[in-house]
Amino acid sequence: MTSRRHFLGMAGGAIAAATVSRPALAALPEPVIETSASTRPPLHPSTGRPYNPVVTLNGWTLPWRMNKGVKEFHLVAEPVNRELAPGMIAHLWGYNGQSPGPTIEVVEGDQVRIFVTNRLPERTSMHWHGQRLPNGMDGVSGLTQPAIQPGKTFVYEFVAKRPGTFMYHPHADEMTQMAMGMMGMWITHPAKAHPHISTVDRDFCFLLSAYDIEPGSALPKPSTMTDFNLWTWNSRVFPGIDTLNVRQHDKVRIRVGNLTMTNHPIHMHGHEFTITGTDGGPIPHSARWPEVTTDIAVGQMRQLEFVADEPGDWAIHCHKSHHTMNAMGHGLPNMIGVEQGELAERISNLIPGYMKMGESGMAEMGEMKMPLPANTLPMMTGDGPYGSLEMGGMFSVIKVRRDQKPGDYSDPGWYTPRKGTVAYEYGAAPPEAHRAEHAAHRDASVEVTVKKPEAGHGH
Ligand SMILES: [Cu+2]
Repeated sequence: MTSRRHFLGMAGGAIAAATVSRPALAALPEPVIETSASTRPPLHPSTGRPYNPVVTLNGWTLPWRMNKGVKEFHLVAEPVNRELAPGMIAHLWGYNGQSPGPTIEVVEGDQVRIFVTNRLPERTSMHWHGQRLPNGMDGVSGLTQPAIQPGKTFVYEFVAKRPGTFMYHPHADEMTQMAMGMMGMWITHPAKAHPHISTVDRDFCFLLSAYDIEPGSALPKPSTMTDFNLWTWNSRVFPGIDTLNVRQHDKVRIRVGNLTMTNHPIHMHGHEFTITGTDGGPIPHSARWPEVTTDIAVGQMRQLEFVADEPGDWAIHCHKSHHTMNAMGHGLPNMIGVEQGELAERISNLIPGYMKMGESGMAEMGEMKMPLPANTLPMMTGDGPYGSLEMGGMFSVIKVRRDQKPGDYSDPGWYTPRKGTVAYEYGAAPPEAHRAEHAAHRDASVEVTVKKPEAGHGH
């Protein structure tokens, strides 16, 4: 991975306080801008107190500088171009060159100062979702502070009091600014060994966000209430979401925050996990139970933990199947069982390029190379070692490998299973089913009573 971050006077990813002159300390920290959507390796702290850094899926951690014992960050709210997956760039609003903004990582007890510069065409603010802080630092424009006008910079300062997984987002024209991609993650690491926080080998984080982008365009519609058509992890959709690459027997933590307008049942294959933390902090061991799916409601954060003891390529995805599908899959007519053969021919005489679709289900759409409008992703796509995956949206793969080195986050390629452990085709014709006989002898004169649902039986 080649880093194209613009480092200014920085060493090892963070500004070294010793090399910064006194006048510079009084000024704003130089903002660090990221132009790529690839997953950055963990940013190990070179100043401040030590901690085990997280890996932001298709994202990065914001470098800081230490100023007289205060950890200083600079966030710049601005329009950004975000690649949702190869083949589609969205015109979003974000921070420091990307949407979502960079992850902020601090240690419990850190005195933190964050400069927030507004380079948007409208006013904004910054809310530190889930934090204990002075009321005036809560970032609700109109309620706890005046809004940050375009071109202005505000300073937020507080102590990161409790360890856990948090988020940041504007609390000004929220409908527009969140629909445009303005959000980021905040991790407060424990200051010392904590009875309810385990040390893990791999610590991933990502945010759930959703966009309504008309096929053939690049700008999300901010007034959409529920009918979004692109369901993303860190403003990426399958096959653009990086895989989570781990070593067999690694203890793995995945932190997820939901800033969409609906809930997402996140489901993982091949392993059970426990929820070890919520918005409110770490969960005592006695209150945990095993799960393979956890529903993450709007505005919530969840920490999943598991031991990756089964080697393989394990799917991890939202279990709402419309959320593992891209824009073209929404609002289609139901053509299952409709023989379109002759009809399609007649229509294509009138409309060149017309193609029949969905006659025996939608799977064929995954392999069909449909002509698409520019800057538009196929509704379900992606190839695996055995063919088309027929996915989109909120889908990725946890790759568990015996020989993945500690600290190596690179993609090991597809899994090679042991001989005799892959589902295979049965070599003979299946026996005749008994139900066919019953169907043939069915009384043709049977009466069918259709009962209409009565009022008051809402679903
Ligand atoms: Cu979902």
